[in-house]
Amino acid sequence: MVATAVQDRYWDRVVHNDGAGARAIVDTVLTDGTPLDGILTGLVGDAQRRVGSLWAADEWTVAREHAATAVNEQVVQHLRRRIRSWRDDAAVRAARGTPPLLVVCAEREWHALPALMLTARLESEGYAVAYLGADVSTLALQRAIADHEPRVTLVSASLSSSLVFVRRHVETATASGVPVVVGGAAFDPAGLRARRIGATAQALDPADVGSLLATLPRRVPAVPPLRTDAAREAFALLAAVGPHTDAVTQRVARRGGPGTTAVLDQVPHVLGALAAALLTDDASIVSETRTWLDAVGDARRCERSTLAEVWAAVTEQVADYPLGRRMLADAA
Ligand code: B12
Repeated sequence: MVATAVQDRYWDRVVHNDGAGARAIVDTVLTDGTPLDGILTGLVGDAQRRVGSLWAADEWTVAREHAATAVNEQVVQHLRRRIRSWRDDAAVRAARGTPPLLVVCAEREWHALPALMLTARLESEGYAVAYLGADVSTLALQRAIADHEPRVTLVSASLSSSLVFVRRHVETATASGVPVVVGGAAFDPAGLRARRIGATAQALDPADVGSLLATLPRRVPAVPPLRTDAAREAFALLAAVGPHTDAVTQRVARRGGPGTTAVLDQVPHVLGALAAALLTDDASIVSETRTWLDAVGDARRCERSTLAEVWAAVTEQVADYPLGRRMLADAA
């Protein structure tokens, strides 16, 4: 929907941290008649994926990644202002009805841009949206539900390690009777993970939310507690991520060498992903995380023996979690 030449010009502005230049390109393509969706996926999404590939290949630092993401965030906020200036809010509310939709990220989930893009898309369709952004705590969600009395809570998660926190949001929202729609890269297309954490529904594409809303119940019952052994292990493991990470780091850091620090920085995510695999009974999360960490290490010339040591140290830490240990062994 957006020409490659325009994508390249936009990317060039992102690379140079030129928010004003990026906004100017967006204004031009909007004037030329490009739909909002085309801009969100064709420009913002495309640039964001390029950012991700460069970080993964160790060509960009996290700082550069942050700076580029900030340009894209500015652009989406700019689009939201443009959308608000087009629409007649009173007419929109009458057509779509209140209450608003609540868009949040899982706790400790810093990938806010996908949720922001979802918000812009929903606002362009005329919905009133309360957007809370990254790292929304259980308490913040409770307060927002009390303040906004939303029609639905939409929870975004990009990290597999966020799934246990998404479950917390499902518990919090449904305790107030509010349906929960989940989405984002942390979820599988078939919806297995969403079902296992008790979400009311899953949507992967923001374009599907409108039709989904029509099918959702107005009120839902509170999800029953998860009392399986795997769930107990998942919550216990998550509560101990700090000490387990310290122990893995102590064991491996003395090896030194290229890439070791970068790999060790990912240990909290690795343990969180194992907790998510336990909670959702989805072993593919562990194998995906293993492949991913090995790729992070390889791109940073981390020695294979160091990576093996990281996995051995993680295995040592999960000795008291028999189901987790088995999942880890199966993925080796
Ligand atoms: C930018 C980025 C960051 C930034 C985020 C800043 C910000 N303000 O958003 C920073 C630097 C903070 C970051 C940190 C980390 N990141 Co990061 N990050 C990314 C990156 C490059 C882009 C994410 C993004 O914005 N994508 C753009 C949009 C378009 O993506 P999208 O998911 O397709 O979103 C659409 C749909 O999913 C949908 N959608 C999303 N949510 C919802 C919700 C609902 C209800 C609905 C209906 C739809 C919907 O709508 C969106 C718009 O169309 C991705 C790589 C990638 N290719 O995506 C990695 C990525 C997500 N990060 C990853 C990781 C591992 C991390 C870190 C753990 C390690 C690290 N890299 O430093 C930390 C963890 C931080 C934390 N606790 O959250 C992994 C996740 C792997 C996994 N499977 O869990 C990825 C995939 C990169 C990778 N391959 O290594 N990251």
